[in-house]
Amino acid sequence: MGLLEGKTLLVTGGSAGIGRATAIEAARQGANVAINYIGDDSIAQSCVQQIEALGRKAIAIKGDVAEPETAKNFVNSAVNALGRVDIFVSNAGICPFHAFLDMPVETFERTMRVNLHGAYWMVQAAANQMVAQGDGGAIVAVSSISALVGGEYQTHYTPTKAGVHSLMQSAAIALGRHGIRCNSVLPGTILTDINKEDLADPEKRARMAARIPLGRLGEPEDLAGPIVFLASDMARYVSGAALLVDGGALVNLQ
Ligand code: NAD
Ligand code: RM4
Repeated sequence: MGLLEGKTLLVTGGSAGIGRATAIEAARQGANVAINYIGDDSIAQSCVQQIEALGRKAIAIKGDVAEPETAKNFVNSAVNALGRVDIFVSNAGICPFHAFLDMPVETFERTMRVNLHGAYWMVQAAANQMVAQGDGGAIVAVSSISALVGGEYQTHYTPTKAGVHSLMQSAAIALGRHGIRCNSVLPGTILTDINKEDLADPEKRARMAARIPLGRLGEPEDLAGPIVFLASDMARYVSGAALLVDGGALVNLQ
């Protein structure tokens, strides 16, 4: 029996990268899945088909997480299609790498709105549905190693990831009485579209890889297991926690 047998999982930014790997692994572990996505419809539909091929139900709902109304629409559409929400994974995010001294206002504000405001309204909408259902739930937010360490070209991004980590801590307190657990994962450097350009610089890529004790950069699938674990009843007494998933990079200082 899978770890998420009979559960319904919703994930934002679920058509690619870490979100997609999570959606597929959740289905493999027995969950029905709703993904929120932005951009290419056919990529989202290919994720739905992959989940259906595993014998689970799936739906893809388009929407920009930066708009607060997207959150209610995503949760309502998922409930209409799949019946309920047991697990919510707040994953959608952007990182338009840029220097600090000339950061454009629109780059800063878009990053805040997608990564932090988006997570806030999505988590709130999912939590309201879980409270209405009355039998608890699990929320996992994709924060980052960048919640704990800086990045020269991430001065707009690292505060959003620290914010998402902090949101899970406060939500764990606000929602504990409803049996809803809230945790975050903190990925290290994972090879996805978000950092394709940044890591196209072979010198930077080699430097990043060299400081990882496990000897390689991460893959989206490296996050799927930890997220499924935190979402599952195996983690039933884990709330307000943050799980670093970085191949050991953060501790490799001396
Ligand atoms: P990715 O670019 O492959 O995935 C991000 C997803 O979010 C995409 O599917 C994208 O379409 C979606 N998205 C972006 N803006 C959106 C919006 N406004 N509304 C809805 N969806 C939107 O990159 P990824 O690495 O899989 O990123 C997933 C999460 O992981 C992000 O929150 C990112 O900050 C976090 N993260 C990534 C890394 C890494 O090294 N890749 C490390 C730490 C944290
Ligand atoms: C992560 C981390 C990675 C970076 C991505 C975009 O939080 O900082 O190194 O590649 O963001």
